Amino acid sequence: QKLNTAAKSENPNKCTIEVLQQMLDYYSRSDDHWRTLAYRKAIGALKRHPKKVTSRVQALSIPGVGARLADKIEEIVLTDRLRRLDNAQETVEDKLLQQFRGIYGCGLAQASKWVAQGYRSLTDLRERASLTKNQLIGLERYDDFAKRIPRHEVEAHGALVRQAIQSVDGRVQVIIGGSYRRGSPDSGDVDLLVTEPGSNLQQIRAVVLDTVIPKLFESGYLQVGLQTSRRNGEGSKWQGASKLPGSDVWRRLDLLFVPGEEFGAALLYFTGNDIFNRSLRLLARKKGMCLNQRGLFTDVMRRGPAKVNKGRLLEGRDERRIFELLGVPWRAPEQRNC
Ligand code: DCP
Ligand code: MG
Ligand code: MN
Repeated sequence: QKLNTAAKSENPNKCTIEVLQQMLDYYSRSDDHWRTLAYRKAIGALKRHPKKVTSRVQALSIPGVGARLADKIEEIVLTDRLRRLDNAQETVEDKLLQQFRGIYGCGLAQASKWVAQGYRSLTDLRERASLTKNQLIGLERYDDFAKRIPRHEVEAHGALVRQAIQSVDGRVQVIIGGSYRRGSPDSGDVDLLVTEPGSNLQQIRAVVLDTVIPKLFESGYLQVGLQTSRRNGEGSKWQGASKLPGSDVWRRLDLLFVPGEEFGAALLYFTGNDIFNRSLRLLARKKGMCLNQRGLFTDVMRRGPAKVNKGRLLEGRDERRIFELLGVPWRAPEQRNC
């Protein structure tokens, strides 16, 4: 009688089952269907087992428990918790962070937040997290945006956009920047600098934003606009996604609008890479100048890190001249992969 009630109220493998259940939840949320299934089977079997399982051999004798799970059960019993879970969790969280950072519209802060909040896969995010419109697109097109773009395809995007722009205004030029200009065999996105020697920013923006972009949506080339930034401090950009005719893969497309007198500084900025840019800007500061994507300036007055005035423009139009004025030997774009 006594033995009977004890058996009913308390499963002898209760503690083991609890730990296994935690791992099951974890694997299930990581979309690990194999392990989820194996753990579910083992938990079911343990629940029906009348005696406490304390060793690998005992565990193996239960139908539904394989070798790996038998090891794990023994470990749980011995240590009363699973060291593995802690270690695995750290590396898994690191990988998750990298994965989440690949979502368009998700910075490091957002990615860390999601990991800390317990999201464990892209599916998990899609189903449970509250997402901005751009993050949703970033998730839906995660695989597309993660694919590298071969040089010849970058060129095809450049040609298509150039053709569309020049059919509206033949004087506007389109130059491919980014990793493509640095000679990379493939790129993460397509970076196009749009400029016209004689016109100002408003004119270029008007041609592209009001006329060309609507046309390119209509033609089926552009898929979505993600961000349009107006000029204040950091340039004037359109970001979105496009696909070539006959392709299903969406590519990230960045357009940078540049007035003629800033062409050289903008090209320097848009060619990168970002580390090269940072070191060049740092050097400019050390020499009492200021380099940004609009030009190289001198006589900049600073109060601490804050600028009091913009300074006097030394050069904006000519990329090579900026190197000269900085006292740096010319570096071809291919030599800027820091
Ligand atoms: N850039 C920068 N600082 C940043 C981001 C960008 O200076 N934080 C500049 C340098 C980059 C250029 O803009 O080379 C284009 O940015 P991308 O993010 O498109 O980078 P890349 O074209 O260099 O590489 P990828 O092939 O990954 O697109
Ligand atoms: Mg790029
Ligand atoms: Mn880019």
